[in-house]
Amino acid sequence: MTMKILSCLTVLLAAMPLAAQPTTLRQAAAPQGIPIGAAASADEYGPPDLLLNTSYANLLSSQYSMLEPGNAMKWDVTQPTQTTYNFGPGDELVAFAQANQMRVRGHNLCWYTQFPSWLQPYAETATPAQMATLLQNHITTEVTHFAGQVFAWDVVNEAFDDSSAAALRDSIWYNQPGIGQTGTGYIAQAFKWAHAADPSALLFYNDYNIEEPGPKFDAVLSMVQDFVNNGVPINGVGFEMHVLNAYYPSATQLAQNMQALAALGLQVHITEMDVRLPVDASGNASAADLQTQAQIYQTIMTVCLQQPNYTAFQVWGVSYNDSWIPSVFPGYGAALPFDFNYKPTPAFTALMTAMQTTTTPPSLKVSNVVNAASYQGGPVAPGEIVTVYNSTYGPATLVLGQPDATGKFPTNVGGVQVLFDGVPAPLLYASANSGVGAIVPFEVAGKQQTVVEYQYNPASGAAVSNTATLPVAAAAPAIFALNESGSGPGAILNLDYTVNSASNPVSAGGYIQVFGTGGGAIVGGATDGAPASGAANLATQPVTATIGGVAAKVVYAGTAPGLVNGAMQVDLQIPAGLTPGPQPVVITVGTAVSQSGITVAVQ
Ligand code: 9MR
Repeated sequence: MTMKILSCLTVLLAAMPLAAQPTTLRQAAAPQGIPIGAAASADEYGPPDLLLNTSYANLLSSQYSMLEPGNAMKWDVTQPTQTTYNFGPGDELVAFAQANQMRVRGHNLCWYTQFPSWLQPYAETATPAQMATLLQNHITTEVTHFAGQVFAWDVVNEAFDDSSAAALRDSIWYNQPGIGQTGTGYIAQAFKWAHAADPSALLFYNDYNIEEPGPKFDAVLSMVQDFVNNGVPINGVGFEMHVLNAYYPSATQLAQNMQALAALGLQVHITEMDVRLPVDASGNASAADLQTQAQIYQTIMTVCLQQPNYTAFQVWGVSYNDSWIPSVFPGYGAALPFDFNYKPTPAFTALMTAMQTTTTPPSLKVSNVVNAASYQGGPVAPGEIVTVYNSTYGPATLVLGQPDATGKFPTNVGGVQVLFDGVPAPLLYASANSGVGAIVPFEVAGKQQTVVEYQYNPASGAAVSNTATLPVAAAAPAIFALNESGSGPGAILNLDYTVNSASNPVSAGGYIQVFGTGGGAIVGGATDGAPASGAANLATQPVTATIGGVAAKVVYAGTAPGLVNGAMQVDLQIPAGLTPGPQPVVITVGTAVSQSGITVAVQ
């Protein structure tokens, strides 16, 4: 049966097609394994809706692979009264992102400012217990609403002040009246509530002026160290990076801070970069200042790309037109890589250069490990088939893993081994250029993190071994695309085992088999690297699916009999009433959702 897809699985997985010469930021960022994003707006404070401005929308979707609502997910927008929520603008931004295969960073759940008008007066008479309930409800409601859509949250924002003591800021959540916790306890509590609402989302603490050593960074570091030691679910720290030509961290300082967090197994996202410049009455900067600014962008991006725990980059605004700088720092502006005409500035060229010329130093980076079906990074799940990029260390030509007589894949291919907490992963193939196809051992189930070790012992020459710490989730589903690109027509069979396609569509009421990975643990267990002997359900429940946005009946979700354990098969029934043509297929396992952009041809 199914030869076209199934016997070719290793080939299907074997190589991420690398774009020719990249011309956009998102194309240049893709081979580096990082999403590159911009803060974005819809109409959260009323018309006009920026997403309806085609210059804005086209620039956002063509240049960026990620967006973060600059305001639409903050309290003042999302909870306009104590009993009502408004997720409309956030939903609009999420829909835009999904339609353009972009990821969404959520910002933010707990901050000392930007409140709806009722909140401050409420806090003035509320008890800590009432404040705790309020914050818990807000976090739970918002994170649940965006579960599976927001891949990473700024859970708590800017909690430390700028004094030399770097004290916790006064806030209604901390001490006025606070939620009844001392010190950083309220922050830890916020992370726990967010994690409970979406265990798949990556959780970040976000702040400014922590890009270089100093008391504020020390305060953040000691807090997150305490969180890691005590099992508070935190995955990383956001460095805002609002800098100016006269003040920015040196390469050494930035690297030092990122390494201090890497030592704790934490990621770093650059979350809000802009470099503000003195501007004339029309908002334009001098050519000389633009060149200096470009150098700063290039340095920051280059340093970050060399750090193993760097997993996302973002600027704070799409173009000069929507930057926050001129209104807050009169006389300053021109802070972003695109100008008033949505045209690239020297900073754009500098970012492109950094992404195209920075080579991977001898280390495994968190961003090097991506889902083999979606090419997206994030938490790894038990049995997930991942691609590990490590361009220097591997066989020069592709070596396929040869299954043994029982069909089990080896754990050493071409001298490469990938270990998860010391357990060797079955390998499908290995190549210095196209990466290594590895299957996350089922042994990671139930863990919060896993230390991944990449070893290369060539027959001759020096062995190398590097580690990176990755978050673990119960599931991280993604659907294979037929053309290996991570989006477009899915690896989907119709009921007669022929490949679904525009010329071979499925009708309403018909059945399809969708192939992916990242479904997580299997009921009854599964042997690493062995072929699935029969149908066995995913252990993470529930499994749901939509086709064309309409709920589709899940007939089966589990192993793909005959394929290696870790491949996921989901059988769906096509709902009635869909428009003929390609319709998006989305599978949710627990709270984790497959990537956007995979389609099935419907008749
Ligand atoms: O860009 C945001 C701007 O539109 C708002 O008016 C402002 C209000 O506080 O918040 C801006 O975004 C901030 C972000 O949420 C946190 N870091 C600093 C950003 C710039 O102020």
